[in-house]
Amino acid sequence: MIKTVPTTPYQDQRPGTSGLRKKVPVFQQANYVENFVQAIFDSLEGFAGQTLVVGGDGRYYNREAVQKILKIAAANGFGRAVVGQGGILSTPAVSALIRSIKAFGGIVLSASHNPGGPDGDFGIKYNISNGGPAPEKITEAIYARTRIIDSYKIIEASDVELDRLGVSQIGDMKIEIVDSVQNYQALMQTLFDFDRIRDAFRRGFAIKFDAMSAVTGPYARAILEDALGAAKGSVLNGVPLPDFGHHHPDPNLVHARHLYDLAMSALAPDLCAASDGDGDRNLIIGRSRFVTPSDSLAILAANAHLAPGYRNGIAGVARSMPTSGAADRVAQKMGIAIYETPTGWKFFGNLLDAGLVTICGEESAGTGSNHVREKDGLWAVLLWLDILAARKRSVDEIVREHWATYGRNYYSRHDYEEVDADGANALIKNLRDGLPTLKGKTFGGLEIADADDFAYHDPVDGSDSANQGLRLMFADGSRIVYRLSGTGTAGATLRVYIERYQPDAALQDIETQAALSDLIGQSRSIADIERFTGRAEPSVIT
Ligand code: VG1
Ligand code: CO
Repeated sequence: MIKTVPTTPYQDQRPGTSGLRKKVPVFQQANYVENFVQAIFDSLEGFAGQTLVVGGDGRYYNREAVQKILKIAAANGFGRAVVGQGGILSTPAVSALIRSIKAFGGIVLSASHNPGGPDGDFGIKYNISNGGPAPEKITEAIYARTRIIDSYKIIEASDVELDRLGVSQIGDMKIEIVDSVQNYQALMQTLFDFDRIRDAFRRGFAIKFDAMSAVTGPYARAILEDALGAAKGSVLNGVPLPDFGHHHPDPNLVHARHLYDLAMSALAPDLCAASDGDGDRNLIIGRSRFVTPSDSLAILAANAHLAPGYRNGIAGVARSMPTSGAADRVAQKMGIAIYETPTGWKFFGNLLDAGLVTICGEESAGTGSNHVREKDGLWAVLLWLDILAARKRSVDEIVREHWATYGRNYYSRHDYEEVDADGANALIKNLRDGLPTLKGKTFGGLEIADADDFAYHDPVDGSDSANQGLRLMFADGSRIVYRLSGTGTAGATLRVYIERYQPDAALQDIETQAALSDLIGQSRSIADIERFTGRAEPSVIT
């Protein structure tokens, strides 16, 4: 029953920062999904009879894609597919499942924080046997294959019943539909002191967790409300919807503004938190205290030993290059290693596998640890909860105390979204060409001590990744970084990351944009942002 179907290649199937992401209608083109999935399998070896994990964040086209993937996987010789019920698995849950059942790999269906629906975004990502996103070597091989592919293999069968738990079969491949939450929840129970957190909720600790009508709803309800006893209704928007209720499931101060407003109000619970479309990002806001993701990484690293899963301490910390240096100061003080990697979780995998680091993070609201090989939104919320329960202090107190000890890294990211791609590329080229001349120059009293295009040498596998972002490093330790997004699906998005270190406790309570205002002005004029993009102001500030 295996059918070989002739096809013609698409030239635009290059995976970006986190898999192949495009608008839904692009994926709906004839054989678009089939080509890409076959190209994945064509780029792998040794999976005959092995297990593949399949699941996604439930967005529009999730079910259709799962059906195609299962039929193609069976035709290519996988022995077993393990699928989340209804085709639903959060990104960290896929990672956990691959690891715990020792699967060969997995396919994650998501476009993360981007909107879903018939006109929204969709995405396909391949994860390897360590549970993490495939490294560049594999994603580039997949891309090369997509450009010349001329056929794919598929089994003609009726659709698999995705909603009922149990075992079925396509061709010679066994299909197991499993509970989406169970395996992930069991892992969380090994890392955190559930009794201690339960006790905190019993004594009145209040949380609001916004699942943003995306994948974390079932996970948050099962773990926060059912297992830990948070008040019913603590989880908002807990039912995953194919279009996320027309919202943008990005847990930042723009798209989760209502949480920020709640946290700043008289009715503020102790903790407001949220996650993104596929469950790997987190937002943490205490009563009247927003925690920047870069600070959150540093604070979690400094306090992780309070949670049972990390009681023996952490081996090292890794952060993506644009992430602030707050975590570096913690690592220095603890006498452990700190690694600086390009943007995207795939660069952390080798460091985690080699045991060089335990905790990783990105400024884009992603934090995680060696428990899986993806960033993990609920994990971050649970670690915060465990630390808050152990220390019996408020988020605000913990943040202030952290700054007093380590200094504060004022930090903000300015995004110029969906600008003209030619203009954005020209801006980067112009700035890159000018880097050598910027060194030693002074702008508004700020001297540029160094300027470069970030390149990463992986200490584990020796691979090199160049052109990972333009860095202006100022003499006083401040920094401006420019890079183009690798996850967008329309035009280009310019990201500008701005940072200033302030060791003086008396100067640590300035509003972030005000504390950075001179650097922000320079970030616009040095790169001539308005001339190249036509935008005088960013569209999103986080
Ligand atoms: C963005 C973030 C990056 C993150 C990536 C995937 O990439 O900046 O830190 O790893 O999204 O996150 P880019 O190339 O658009 O800047 V998710 O939550 O989409 O899996
Ligand atoms: Co995500």
